[in-house]
Amino acid sequence: MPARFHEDCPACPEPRPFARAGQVAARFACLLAVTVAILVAGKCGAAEESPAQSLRKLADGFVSPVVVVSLDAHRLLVVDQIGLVSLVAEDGAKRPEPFLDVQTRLTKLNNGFDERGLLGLALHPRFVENRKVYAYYSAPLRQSCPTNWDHTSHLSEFTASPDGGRVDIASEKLLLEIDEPYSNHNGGRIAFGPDGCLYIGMGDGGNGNDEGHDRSLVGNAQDLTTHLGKILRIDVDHPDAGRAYGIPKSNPLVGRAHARPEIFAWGIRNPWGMSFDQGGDHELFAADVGQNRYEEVNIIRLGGNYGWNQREGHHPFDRKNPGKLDDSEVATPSDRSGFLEPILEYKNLNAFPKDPGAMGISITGGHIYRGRALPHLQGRYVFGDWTRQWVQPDGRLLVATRPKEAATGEWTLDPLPVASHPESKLGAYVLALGQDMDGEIYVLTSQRAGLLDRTGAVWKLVPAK
Ligand SMILES: [Ca+2]
Repeated sequence: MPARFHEDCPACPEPRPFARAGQVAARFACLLAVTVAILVAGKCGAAEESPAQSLRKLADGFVSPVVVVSLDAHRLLVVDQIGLVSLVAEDGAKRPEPFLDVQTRLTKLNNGFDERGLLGLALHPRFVENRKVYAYYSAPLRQSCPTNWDHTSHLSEFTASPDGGRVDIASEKLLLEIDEPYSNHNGGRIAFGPDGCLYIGMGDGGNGNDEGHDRSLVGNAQDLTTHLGKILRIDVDHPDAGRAYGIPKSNPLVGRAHARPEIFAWGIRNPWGMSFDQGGDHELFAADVGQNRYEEVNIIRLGGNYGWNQREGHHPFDRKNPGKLDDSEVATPSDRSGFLEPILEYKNLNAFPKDPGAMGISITGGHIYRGRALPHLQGRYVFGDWTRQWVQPDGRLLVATRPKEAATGEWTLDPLPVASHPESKLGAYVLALGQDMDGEIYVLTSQRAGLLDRTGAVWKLVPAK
């Protein structure tokens, strides 16, 4: 065939002129190719069940949407990583004035790619009465910190206006400051538990292998003297003397020397996606982003050690040889004593580029579906992966199902196709998932890996038409 691309041909990526000598043959071949393609597509389409769910775009114009929570029964709060919280009505209308603006409080962000910013937001369980709002963001490095560290994470309490629709930044009360050696692995997801306490997901401080942080030889996630690499739990309603918050008495390290009393669980790398089940046993789910080979989801239990940096998924992790691809090395029971296993893992495409079980390169945690619109998803964990390749937006949605027989076994993992996006290709980075007070789920995406442009969108997971 003289020309690779064929004018006016719907099967070709872009129109190009025909080479004169092969024009007729090329047109015929092109027509034949399109006919075959239609026949094959028709046959495949008939064999495949069309997805029961779809994505409906609710709102757009964000840079990097990372949190959705309900303000009330009819309005959502959408957090943009650049430091803004927007109020979005159930019809998608975005109020021009932000609910909260912390842009002036943030450390300077990079446009190209940045894991810092406004990363977490939660309303107090009695928000209607007390109007308390909690936010986690990356502030400039505080002066007491080594100058070669990167920034200081802030957990702050704010108070909304009497009508609950606006937050004055001057109401800020700083609860917790945590210094970060590197710009990445900040966690920052926060959520109130059924016990009324606030849970905070903390990354390991960044860089590779959880090492090189100046002070920790074992890695931050296994070092109980630092908040990094942990799930923390605090009581915002009953502050202790000398603290802006209280330490729940049942926190596992209370009273232990050389340990932070805020720690609830440890051995975490970068918990990107942390949520309580709105039903069932109200378990706490945390996705943990892997380094080289395995992405994982954990159910977080009091005093649990989730393995990092000794383990990645169900496998031993060797910081001297982090990319080792021996897939036969699943730990024996004696290896893993003392570590809690994830409820599921999947392979990272960077390490296993041809493996059909490799779902992407960075897990995006989600929620247990507790809505009414999609009964087949009831009680299942809906989440995603950021993208299948760094340079192109190619994120996917996934769903995990609890094992029937054993409460502690491995959950099964499946792609979650959506009718709105053929072949499950969202054509976007899946930044986060969110859930409203009705248990319905939202997917937050962007077309850019970094904090450039306003390509961020919020989609609602809805029944397919
Ligand atoms: Ca783990």
